[in-house]
Amino acid sequence: RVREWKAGDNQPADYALVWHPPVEMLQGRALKAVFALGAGVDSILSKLRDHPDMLPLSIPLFRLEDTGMGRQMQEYAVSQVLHWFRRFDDYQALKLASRWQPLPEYRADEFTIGIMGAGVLGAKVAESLQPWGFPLRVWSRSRKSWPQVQSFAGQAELGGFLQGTRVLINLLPNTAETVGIINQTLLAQLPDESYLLNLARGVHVVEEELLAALNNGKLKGAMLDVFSREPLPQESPLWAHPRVAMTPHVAAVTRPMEAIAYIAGTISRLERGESVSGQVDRQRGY
Ligand code: NDP
Ligand code: OXD
Repeated sequence: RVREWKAGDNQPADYALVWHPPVEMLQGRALKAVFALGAGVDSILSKLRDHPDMLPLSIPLFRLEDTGMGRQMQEYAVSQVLHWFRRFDDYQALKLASRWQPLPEYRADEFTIGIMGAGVLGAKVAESLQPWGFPLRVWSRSRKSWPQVQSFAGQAELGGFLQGTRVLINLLPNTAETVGIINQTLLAQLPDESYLLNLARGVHVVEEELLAALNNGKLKGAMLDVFSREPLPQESPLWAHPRVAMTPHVAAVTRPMEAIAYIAGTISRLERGESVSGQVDRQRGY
């Protein structure tokens, strides 16, 4: 039986499905597990920091793994990388200046794509970029052994990962370690005229330092789906910047039917005492 929680509902429940849950929805309930209706659990974990008794550690928190988001991220990343690779940004600028001018081609083998975050979604994006002949690399906490993808692990290898990365794609979770990670120091390590595609969280990027990198030629363009404040405030200089493109946090939305099928499957396995994936490590933050 499924019911929509409304303020004042104190009836028992075994499982809760939440996105931005009010404290009173979860507090004091003998739940078997809670499911986040998204991939990132940063908003739930940040609420838990202020209200730790909302969800005791004994109640597992699960998140969505892919459930259709992988495919959406692939569509977004492939279309944007090809847009930059085929110089459609330059051709649009030439078109606006009424100029007919063929430009030198970029070489695929020199157009290195670096993905920060090699989890469920980073893996899907890497897979979709493979057929195009771009050198691919990922950066994560633990090393990956993926065919034809160079893996860099941990803080010590971040510099090596950035060196030579022409297109930086962010698919990290928002944790204490990753907030503000795309800053002046990081951007300075990329080759000149690189590109940034932020598909993860706005707080990963220090927005003033991103603008400085765009203005000093370090970055040639940025495509942003997420922002430190959403909706992006009207006064943000990002709106008018000619080399910034954006979408309103729609890179990969939760598809209800796929999400519900996934959650129902996980509940069935939990009830049978089988092992399941997707549990959030609250200590680690993702
Ligand atoms: P996962 O948890 O599967 O993957 C996270 C990856 O980040 C892992 O590879 C992990 O390393 C790596 N990582 C975490 N912390 C660090 C660190 N400190 N240093 C280096 N690497 C680190 O997440 P998903 O792929 O499912 O999702 C990624 C994020 O995408 C979500 O957290 C969410 O913020 C964002 N998202 C955005 C959407 C949008 O519409 N814009 C939609 C859905 C998600 P390791 O593999 O070693 O654990
Ligand atoms: C998510 C999101 O994390 O929609 O699922 O951003």
